[in-house]
Amino acid sequence: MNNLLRCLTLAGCLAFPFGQAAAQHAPLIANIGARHTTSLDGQWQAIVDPYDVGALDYRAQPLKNNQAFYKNHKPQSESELVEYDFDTSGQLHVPGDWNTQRESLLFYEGSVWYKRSFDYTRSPKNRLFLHFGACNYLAAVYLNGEPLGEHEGGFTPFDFEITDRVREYGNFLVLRINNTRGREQVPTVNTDWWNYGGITRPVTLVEVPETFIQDYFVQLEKGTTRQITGWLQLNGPSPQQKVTIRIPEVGLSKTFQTDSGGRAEFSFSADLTLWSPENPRLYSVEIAGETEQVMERIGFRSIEVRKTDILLNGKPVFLRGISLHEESPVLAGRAWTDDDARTLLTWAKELGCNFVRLAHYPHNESMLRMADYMGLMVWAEVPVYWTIQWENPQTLHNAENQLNEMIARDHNRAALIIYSVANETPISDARNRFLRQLIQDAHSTDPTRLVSAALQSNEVVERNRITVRIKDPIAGDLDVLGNNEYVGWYSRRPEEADSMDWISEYDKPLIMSEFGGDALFGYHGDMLTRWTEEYQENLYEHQIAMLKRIPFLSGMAPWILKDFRSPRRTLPRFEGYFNRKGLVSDHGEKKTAFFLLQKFYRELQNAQPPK
Ligand code: GCB
Repeated sequence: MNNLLRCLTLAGCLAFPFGQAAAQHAPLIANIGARHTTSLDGQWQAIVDPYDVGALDYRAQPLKNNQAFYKNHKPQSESELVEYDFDTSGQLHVPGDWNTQRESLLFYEGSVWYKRSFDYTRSPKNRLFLHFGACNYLAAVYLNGEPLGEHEGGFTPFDFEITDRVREYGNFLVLRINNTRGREQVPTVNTDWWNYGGITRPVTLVEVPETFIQDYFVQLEKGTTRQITGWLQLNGPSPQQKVTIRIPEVGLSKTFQTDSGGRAEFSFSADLTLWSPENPRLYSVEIAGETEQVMERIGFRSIEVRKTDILLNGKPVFLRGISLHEESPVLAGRAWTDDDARTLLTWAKELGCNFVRLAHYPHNESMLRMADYMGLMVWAEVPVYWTIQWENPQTLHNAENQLNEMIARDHNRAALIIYSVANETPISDARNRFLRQLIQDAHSTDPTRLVSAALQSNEVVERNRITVRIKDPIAGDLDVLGNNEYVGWYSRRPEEADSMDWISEYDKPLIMSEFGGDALFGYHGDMLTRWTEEYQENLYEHQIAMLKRIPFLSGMAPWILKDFRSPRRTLPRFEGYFNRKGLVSDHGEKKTAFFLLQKFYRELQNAQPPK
């Protein structure tokens, strides 16, 4: 690793001189949609800075004078040398990846500085927070020429309190976003998706009372369908309050007292219509403290495993899924709008899904809320992908932090049933320790949901049959096993799936979390010709026949809903920097395999019982 890269990525580095990122944020404010907010989205001034001259001098020492871009300094005289100017450097839209906004930035990895100004009149008794939906990958944030802090990780939200720093007029907010890949990062240098950089999710000012409802967990207790058990956390100088939880549609109202730490834990019975994909019932839940009241639409359902079954609301369910990346349906850039979420999830519904695997990192909040509303169960994942630095404690800390931020944002979404802590990670003692820590974190932070990981199976060939064994040292720690396999694409011919028998060492449900093959939409030929729709369709046919024979299979999420950009996919005619395993092309056209899978999912849907 060169020094600049090390400098950019290690805590305590020169360019981000504020120490450990996580310690600086305000605790995450849940459900900001229910607060008094002001959007800072729109066109921001942007300076592309591949050599980090806005942060470091020519000896790679941190700039502290007016040459530092976050000072937004203007020459005070004709003779003063100032070598940057936000006002004439062009603009980028926020939210949005920079790669698809300017042709010259498609492959760019490095720093971009963003700036926007705002005025703000805060009610004197209130507090003000700056909320970022996500910035990929490192973000250093400055307000009015002073550092606020930094954040590492490209897919989770973070806040800073700016109550004492905001002015009524002429605030200027500057961010340096750096998406340089690093070995010690999460994800690491090697992935199969586009490294979209930028302020990729909304930026919002959130004004709350001095003591406000920071977060709450209102969910059915594990193993029950009638008992709500949870907690609530206030933040501010009046932590001891009476708080009431109301669900007016069923006439429910319960009052509790928070303790000196602002926390209340509660448990009460409730007779509610349960959320399910067939009936995604959401209730308006009001949470009222003495100083603030928030409302959120929340669904209630139970999710458990019993031997090899997954039980939704106490009944076995087969997860008819599809995997997807967070890419806009037809523009092939980062997705972030409600419309993007609606289009992607409508395709999944049309396919006959009741489940989506949101790979390989936490998707934006709209996806989760839309899944709640539309009735799709969700597998949510952290980007612990392939070969992370298992021995590095900072890498573990970073992964834990990303997992915690994902859980904090989404823990009231009924749709969310599975947390996945990893994808295709090579077995070793260090990896097992690392993943066990994440599994334990997920279980202890949210005991109501299932924890999984996408593992890889091993083949044993005996006579003319192939036995595929699910065996992994962390399998015992997981609630549900995920497995990725590419029979018919990276290994073997599609029809060899017919002679495969699957065995598992564990009495646990299995989700085939990936399988698939590439096809270029509109390219036709015989089923043995790579890249044709016929090849992909044939592969799906043999896969489905094989999956039907796996007794402990409880779900599947083939790879993938839509073609997506990937720098690994260089073959000009067929790939052109796209992974073509989509059932839908990057222009929204459905390939023939889409309809084959749809037919199978319809059969499953009509079969009784559901599994
Ligand atoms: C995998 C990975 C996924 C890739 C896919 C592929 O196993 O989990 O991220 O995109 O294979 O297409 O090779």
